Amino acid sequence: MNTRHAVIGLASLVLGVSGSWAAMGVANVQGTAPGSTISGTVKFEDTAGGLKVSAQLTGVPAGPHAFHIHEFGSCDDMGKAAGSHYNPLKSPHGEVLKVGIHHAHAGDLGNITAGADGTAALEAVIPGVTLSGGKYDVAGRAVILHEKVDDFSQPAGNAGGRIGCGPIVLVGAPAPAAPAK
Ligand SMILES: [Cu+2]
Ligand SMILES: [Zn+2]
Repeated sequence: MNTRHAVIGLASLVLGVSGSWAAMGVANVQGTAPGSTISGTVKFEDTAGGLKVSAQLTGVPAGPHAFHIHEFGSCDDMGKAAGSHYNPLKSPHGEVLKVGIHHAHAGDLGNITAGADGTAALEAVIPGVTLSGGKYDVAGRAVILHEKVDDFSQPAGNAGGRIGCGPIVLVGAPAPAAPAK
């Protein structure tokens, strides 16, 4: 009886969750230069407070690097095909996490800092931005890691070349865990 109820409960929980699962977004970041050691993953998730961005990178030269969402989902031509910073409201370049999308480009995440071991992580929430289906969404755009620090000067933070890039793609419900090997 208890077991059966537990099974039914689990089934309805799974159905309920799968029916309402918001999509996730993922960008697989790769170095733009041949032989680059840069790689990593950036996850995107809609939350009540805005778009949650969680980045984990490796192989990054130590120090701070500008980190932005650019407007197009292509990494061709050393990342130049990703276009400019995502900026739906024609705002100046800035620090969106501090001043919001009306006062900074929606894609202006600022800097991500790599340690001596080349790992870099960032977690942030961009208010007013969504993954997909909203007015200001990022699916189909790209994450860009720059050569230099974002100094927040106009028009784009003086951040130099594009050393890492990853198109933001939608993924469905989280895949089941891989079988143990
Ligand atoms: Cu950029
Ligand atoms: Zn910008």
